[in-house]
Amino acid sequence: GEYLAALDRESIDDGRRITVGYSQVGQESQWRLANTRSIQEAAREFNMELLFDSADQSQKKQIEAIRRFIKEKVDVIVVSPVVEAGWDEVLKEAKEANIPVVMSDRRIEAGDDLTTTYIGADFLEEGRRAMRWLREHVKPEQGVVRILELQGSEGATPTEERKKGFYEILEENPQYQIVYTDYGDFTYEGGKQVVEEYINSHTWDVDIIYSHNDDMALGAIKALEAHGLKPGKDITIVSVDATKEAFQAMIDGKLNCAVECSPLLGPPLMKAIRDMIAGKEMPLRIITEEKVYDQSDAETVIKTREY
Ligand code: GYE
Repeated sequence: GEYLAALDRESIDDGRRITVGYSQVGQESQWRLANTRSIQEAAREFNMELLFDSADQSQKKQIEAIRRFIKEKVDVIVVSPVVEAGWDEVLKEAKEANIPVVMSDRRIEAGDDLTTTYIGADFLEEGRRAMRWLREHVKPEQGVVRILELQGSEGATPTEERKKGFYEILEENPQYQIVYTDYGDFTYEGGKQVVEEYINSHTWDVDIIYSHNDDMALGAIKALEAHGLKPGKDITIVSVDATKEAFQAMIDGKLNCAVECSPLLGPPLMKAIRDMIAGKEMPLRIITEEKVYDQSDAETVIKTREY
């Protein structure tokens, strides 16, 4: 549309490389590291120049990076926003500079007219899938099934939606109840800490841990083992991402289920950028395909797992 009309297409047609400024969340998880590799490799494959910034899960640092990209006059800015709120001002600055903004992995609250397309997973469905798997595999034979939830970072799209989707199915099944929930910021340490704190202040009474990502689940496993509990046996653990580490934990019998969320967003992202610059119509949302894995297929799948 009008917004993209100002793109400097002529000099790109003359063979100049497209410059992309990418503002990444940080390095909080294995998923994120794989996501960064995918983006950097795809930029090379598509012969694009990539200015890459990693922000330690700090919105302030992300905003500074976006302002730098505007100053550098990049062709396109891509943001994977750590939280959903608080982007209006800096995105208006990008718009005034006629630089289109693409959302990658996570989304924002700002009006649609400030961004072009969004590439990422269906986090709501991931949450639903986690609870559906639990409903199938952990039956409420002796009364209520008690769940501890490890949330990601507060205000982030995958946190909000993995929670919402899970609760949707949970509410249809009143024998399953959340007895505790806290933020572990998507990190190993965060997951470990929440579980440690719970163990230290409660008599252990949890049947299930639902973790918004693998790293926190692995941290939780560590904390449980340190207190003589048996993750994967006494406590059923379900997490989201399905990284290699999660498959290994399933093979070891410590993790029960991993709901897939692919970090391999680089190729579809670069393709979308190339199409946008060529003036093609952009879909508003590009969703990646995902599966659910458990201990029954872990041995086979780990062999070909890319991340
Ligand atoms: O699940 C988690 C990472 O935004 C989908 O962020 C991403 C999430 C991913 O830290 O591991």
